[in-house]
Amino acid sequence: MAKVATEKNAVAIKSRANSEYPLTRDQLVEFYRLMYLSRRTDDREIVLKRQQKIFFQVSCAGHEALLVAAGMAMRPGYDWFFPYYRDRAICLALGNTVEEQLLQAVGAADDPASGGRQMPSHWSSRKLNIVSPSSSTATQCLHAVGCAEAGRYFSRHPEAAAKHDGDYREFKDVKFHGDEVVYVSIGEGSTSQGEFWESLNTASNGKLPVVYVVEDNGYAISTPVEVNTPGGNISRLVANFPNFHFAEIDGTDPIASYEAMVEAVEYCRAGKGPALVHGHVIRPYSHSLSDDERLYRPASEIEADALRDPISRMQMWLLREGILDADAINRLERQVDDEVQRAADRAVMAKLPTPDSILRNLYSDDLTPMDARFASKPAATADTSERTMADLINCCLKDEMRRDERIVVFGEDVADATRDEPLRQGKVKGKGGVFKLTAGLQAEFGSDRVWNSPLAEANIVGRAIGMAVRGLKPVVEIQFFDYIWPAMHQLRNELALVRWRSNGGFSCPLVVRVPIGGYLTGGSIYHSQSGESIFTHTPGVRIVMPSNALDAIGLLRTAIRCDDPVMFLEHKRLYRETYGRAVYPGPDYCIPFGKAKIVRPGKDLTVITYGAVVPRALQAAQKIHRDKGIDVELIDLRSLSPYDWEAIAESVRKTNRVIVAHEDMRSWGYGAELAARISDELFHDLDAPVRRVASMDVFVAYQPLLEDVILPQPDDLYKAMDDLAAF
Ligand SMILES: Cc1ncc(C[n+]2csc(CCOP(=O)(O)OP(=O)(O)O)c2C)c(N)n1
Repeated sequence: MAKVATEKNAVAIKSRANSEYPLTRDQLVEFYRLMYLSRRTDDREIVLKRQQKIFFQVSCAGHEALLVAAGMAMRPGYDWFFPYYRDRAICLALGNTVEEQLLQAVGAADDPASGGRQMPSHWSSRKLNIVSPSSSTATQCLHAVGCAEAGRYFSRHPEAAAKHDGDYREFKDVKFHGDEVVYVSIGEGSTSQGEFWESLNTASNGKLPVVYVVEDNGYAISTPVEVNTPGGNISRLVANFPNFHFAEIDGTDPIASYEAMVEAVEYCRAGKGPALVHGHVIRPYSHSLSDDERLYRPASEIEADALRDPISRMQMWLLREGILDADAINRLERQVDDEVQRAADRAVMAKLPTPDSILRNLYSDDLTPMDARFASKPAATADTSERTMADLINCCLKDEMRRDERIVVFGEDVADATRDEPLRQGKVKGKGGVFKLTAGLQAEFGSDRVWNSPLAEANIVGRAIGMAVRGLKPVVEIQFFDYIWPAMHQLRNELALVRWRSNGGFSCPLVVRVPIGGYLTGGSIYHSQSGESIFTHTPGVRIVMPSNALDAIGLLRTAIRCDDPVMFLEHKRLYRETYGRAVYPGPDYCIPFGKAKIVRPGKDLTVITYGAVVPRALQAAQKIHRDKGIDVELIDLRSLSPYDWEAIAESVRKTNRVIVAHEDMRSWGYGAELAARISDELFHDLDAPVRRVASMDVFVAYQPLLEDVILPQPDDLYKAMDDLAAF
C-alpha cells in the first residue's frame, strides 16, 4: 500500500483538541456506536450465511470510520447518495436500519431496498435519497453526476419541477434545494473503469457538487492497488482535474475522516466544484465470504492491517480521551449486540416474496406507453406540406420541449454550437446533430437545455439515468447505433434495471434516440449496423422503430411522455426518403406502443417487418401482385418491445403463411423469436413453414456490390413471397 503522511502515526487517532471541526461528546459516542453497529451487522450476516439463512455476504469491515464520517457530514433525505456495496456504515449513519439491511440479506418480501431481488449490501431508500446501485463497479459515478446536474437544473428552472397530469410527471415528484450535494463512493480498484474517468470529466467541467469517496483498501478482490492505479495512488493521478477539492487521508481515523468529509462537503455545498476524498482503509474480512485473502496476501501484511482496525482504535481512543470508560463501552456494545440480534430474529422470520411479485415494477405500473391516452388522430394544421421523418422528429422535439421544461437534450454534436456567442449573434447557423435532427433546439431553448456531451457514450446514458432518477426527462442521442457499445453497460445493467431492482423505489424514464441501419451505399461496417434484438432481449426497456414520418412523430411523443425508458431507433436511410413523408399532425399526436400497422392488407401470405424493410417489402408485394396476383398482407410492427402479437396472430390465421423479414442478421435475430412463437402458438393455422428474410450473418461491407448482397433487397423478399405462396 502507498505510504501517506497520515500513516506516520498510523495507530494514533488525530487528537480531538486539534480538530478543526470538533465533535461533541455525544456525537463521538454516536460515531463509535454506528461503526460498531455496522461491524456487528456484518458479523451477524456472516453467521447467517454460515447457517445458510442468507446467500451472500460482503462486508464494510475496515471502512467504518470513513463512512460514518461521510454520513455525519451529509444530510439524509436532502443530499443524494450513490453508494457501493461496501457502504453499510454510511447507510446506517443516514438512517437505514439493521433490520432493513437484514431483510435484504434474507431476500424478504418486505426488503425495502429491492423486494428480494438484489444481493445484500445493495442499499436503496427513497426517503433517504439512497439510490439503488447495481453490482457493476463504477457505473454509479455517472449517475451521481447526472443527479447533481438535475439538482442544479431544477434550482435554475424551479417551475419545471411542477406536477403535471397526463404524462410521466404525474408520477415523478421532484425534490430539490439548490445546495444539495451528491455522494458517490467507489473502491480504488474500480477507479480503473472508464466510467469513473468519464464522470470526473463532467464533474470537473461542470463544477458539479459531487463528493467522490475513494475507499482504498489496497485490493480489488485479489488484485493489488498498483495493478489498477499506475504508481499505486489514485490521488496523484487525479490531482490535475480542474475545479476539484482533494483530500487524502487515513480513512481508519474517524477524526481525520470527519474533517476531510466536512471540508469536502462544504466545498461542494458552496458551489465551488466537486471534491474527491481518498481514504486509506483496510479490509479485514477478505473481499467477501466467497474469498479467502490468505491465498494471496502474506500473514505479515494482514497483521499490519489489523493494527489499523478502526473499531479497536476508536474504542481505545474513547477510553484514552476519557469520553467513555470501559463500563460505558461494554454497555453500548451490549445494546448494539441486542439490537442486531433482534433485527436478525425478525429478518429470518420475515415472509418471503411470492412468484406473482416477479414481474412487478419491471415497467411503470402507473403509465404504460400502451395506454389509451396515447391513441390520437392527426390534427388538421395550417401547413399541409409533406415532411420527412427527419423534419417531423425535429418538430416533435421542439413541441415537447415547449410543453415540458423537464426535457433536456444532449449527445455528441447535437447542439447548434457549444461556443454559443456567435450563435446568439446570428453569426453562425449551428450544426444540430450529424443528421441535423436536433437543429435549432439550442438556439430556441438555450444551452442549459441542449448541449454537446463529451465523446463518450456511457457518459451520455449514465448521466441521463442520474437526471431521470431526479425527475428530468433526458432525450439523448447516440450518434450512430454502431457506437452504442461503450454505453451497453449503462443501457443493460442500469437503464433497464433501476425500477425493477429497487422494486419501484426509483425509476429513470428517458429516451435514447439512436440512428440505426444500413442501405447507405458505402456506409460500411461502422455506419450500417442493426442489432435491435440485443435490446429487445433486455427486459425493462421499450424499443420502437418507425418506418415513416407520421409513425416517427407519434411514437417519439409517446416515448417522451410515457413513464418507461425507451430506445427510439431511427433508420437513417429513412430520414429523408420520399417514402413515408407526412403532413405535420399537430403538437399532441401520439401513437401507443405495441400497435402494428397493416401497411397493405392481403389474403395469401403475411410479411411481418419493420424499419427500412417496410418500403422494400411493399415494393416486392406490389410487384408480385402485379406479376402473379399473389396478395401479400404487409405488417409494420413499429414497436418491437412490446410487439403486437394480436395483429400477427390475426393475420396468420387469415393467410396461413408467414415471412418474418428484417435488416439485421438472420441468426439469433428478432425474426427467430417471432418465428418460434408463431410455430408454437399458431402451428395449426400454418399451411407452410415460417420463413425468414434477413441480412447475411456478417457485417455490412463498404463496396456497394457487396452491401447489396449482404442486406435483404426487394428481390429477396419477392423470391421468398413467391416460394412461400407456392409451398
Ligand atoms: C464491471 C464489473 N466488473 C467486475 C466485477 C466483479 N467485482 C466485484 S467487486 C470487484 C473488485 C472491486 O474492487 P475495489 O473497487 O477495489 O473495491 P473493494 O471491493 O475492494 O471495496 C470485482 C472485480 C463487477 N462487479 N463489476
